[in-house]
Amino acid sequence: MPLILVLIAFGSVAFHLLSPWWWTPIASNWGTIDVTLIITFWITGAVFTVILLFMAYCLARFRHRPGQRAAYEPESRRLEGWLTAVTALGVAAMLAPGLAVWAQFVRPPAEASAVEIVAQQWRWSYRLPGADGRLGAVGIEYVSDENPLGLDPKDPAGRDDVIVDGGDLHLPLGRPVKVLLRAFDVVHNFYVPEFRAKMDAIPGMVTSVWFTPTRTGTFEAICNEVCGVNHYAMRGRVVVDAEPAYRSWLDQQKTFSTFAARPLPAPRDAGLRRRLAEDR
Ligand SMILES: [Cu+2]
Repeated sequence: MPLILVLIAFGSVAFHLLSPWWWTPIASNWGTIDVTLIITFWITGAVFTVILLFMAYCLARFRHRPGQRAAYEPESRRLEGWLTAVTALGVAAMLAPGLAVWAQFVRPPAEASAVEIVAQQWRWSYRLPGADGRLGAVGIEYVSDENPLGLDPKDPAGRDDVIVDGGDLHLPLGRPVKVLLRAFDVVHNFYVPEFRAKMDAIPGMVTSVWFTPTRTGTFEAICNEVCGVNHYAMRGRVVVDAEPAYRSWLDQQKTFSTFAARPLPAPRDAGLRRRLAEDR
């Protein structure tokens, strides 16, 4: 039994160090989130190893021998004091870095530009402010095939808003973005693993998350909250462009005032397409 415990301890550490299922290479400013996770791994890993090795030692050292009796000592103030202090220290060391990062996480920089992401079963749509730099007002009562994101037609600030419905979201490299999230039906969660930042999209409220993309590339956005039968297929793409490429993409997009009625994009998943057809 001691040998098995030692093998579990070292095997777990070796698996962790050699695992091919490590994080995706980071593509945002949130390196501090990785640091907090690594601190947690070190502390929990050390405690896990020490406890297993201590158990293995006790099993070997104090194993049954004829004529030997255990000493009964249920209370030890000194030991309790030590355990309480060390545990408190370990828990504080795991929580404190997270609090510091969270303080940054909930305070987007003033220069962050707004991008709206709308989640619904089972796809993502996006809205960017137009030349006025402001997103127009929205209301669920305005949602229709011609107005899929429910912009208020009477709000002039919304007329130049860029609507991306069915395409990829592009973001400029190195500029902070504040993502505003809405959901039309159930709770979803916008998650790009490389950005190390995610947030729930909740019907009836606007949630937000911010990050600065730090390298160009195409990243998969996945829904990270179980949201129905096609949750697994609720994927989008975020393309981080250098400034010129971003500008030319933005110039090709439709604004709310030029957004014409057109058929809704078909779900990517063949099984869902069939089920929807059967429902009709
Ligand atoms: Cu979802």
